[in-house]
Amino acid sequence: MRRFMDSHQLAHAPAQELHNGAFTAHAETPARARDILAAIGTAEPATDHGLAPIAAVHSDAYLSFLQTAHARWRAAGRPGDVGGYVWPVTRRRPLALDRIDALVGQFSFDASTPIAAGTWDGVYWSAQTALTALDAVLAGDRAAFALCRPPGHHAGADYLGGYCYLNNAAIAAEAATAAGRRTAILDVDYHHGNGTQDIFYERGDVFFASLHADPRTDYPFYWGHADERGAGAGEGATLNIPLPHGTGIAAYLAALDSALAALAAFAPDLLVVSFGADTYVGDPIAHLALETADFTPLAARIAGLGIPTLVVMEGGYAVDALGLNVAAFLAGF
Ligand code: Q9C
Ligand code: ZN
Repeated sequence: MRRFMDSHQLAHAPAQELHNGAFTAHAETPARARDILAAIGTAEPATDHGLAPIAAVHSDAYLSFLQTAHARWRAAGRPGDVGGYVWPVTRRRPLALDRIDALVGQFSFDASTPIAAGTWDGVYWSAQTALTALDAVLAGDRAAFALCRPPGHHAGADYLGGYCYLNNAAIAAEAATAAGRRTAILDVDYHHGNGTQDIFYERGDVFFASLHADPRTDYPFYWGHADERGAGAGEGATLNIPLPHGTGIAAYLAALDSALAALAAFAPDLLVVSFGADTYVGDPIAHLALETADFTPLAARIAGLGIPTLVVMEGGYAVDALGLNVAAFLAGF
């Protein structure tokens, strides 16, 4: 399987996140990508597809915020990375806000996703990595791996959060759709892919299925409940399967099988997998119980659908085991 990763992605290196009430070292580090690379050997660099496929998913106002936020932060005399302290609970009318703090709240939903000096460069090339790996699948490869980092599935059309800025999986799925493919997204990160869900929630042309820790107990809390099934033209094209803490491979595969049956009924000819290795038993911020060896049969079940597949990297924070977990997953294809 061809593998892609671009060294520009390492430019994104946020320092801290607000975690359980205190600032701690950020969990989503460049070391994650290095650990995965060390385990899988080599990866090809991304080719530049420009801003258009990104702008097909994210709003212009959000993209211009993301590109300018760090400079505005410095211009306001602030040290460190951009971080918010106020959020518009009453929802986000397109107000003509003109202070960086107001903009951060407008375009984000949590305090664990700082914008550092290299963030735009890193997230741009993370998205380009997904698009480049998609090209391999569009050209006929059975599967390709995009070592996207930072991850993307929590980012919506006009918001960042959950360590995510640009929704790599959604950008690839939208590009695949534009290329005429009937596309489904399967999200097997520990956390619900709220950004991806939001982007396609009212669309019937892209199917979204997610297995994740129950949002009654787990981040991102406000999305991913079993009764969220899509709306309007997208009614029935979203499937959420929340899982309890401690879920191991047997129960995980049973849930996966029901998601795969729903996916197969949609009859896609291209599959985007949002793959998080934070379902691993040793993950420091998560509570499922998959072992390294479990990732191979998990991936083999997905590969068994026989649909050309783009695997997009999402979370996974047990850095020493991360590369092995990713290699085990890719071995299933
Ligand atoms: N106390 C991804 O895996 N913070 N993002 C959780 C728990 C956010 C994870 C804090 C976790 C986001 C792509
Ligand atoms: Zn995750």
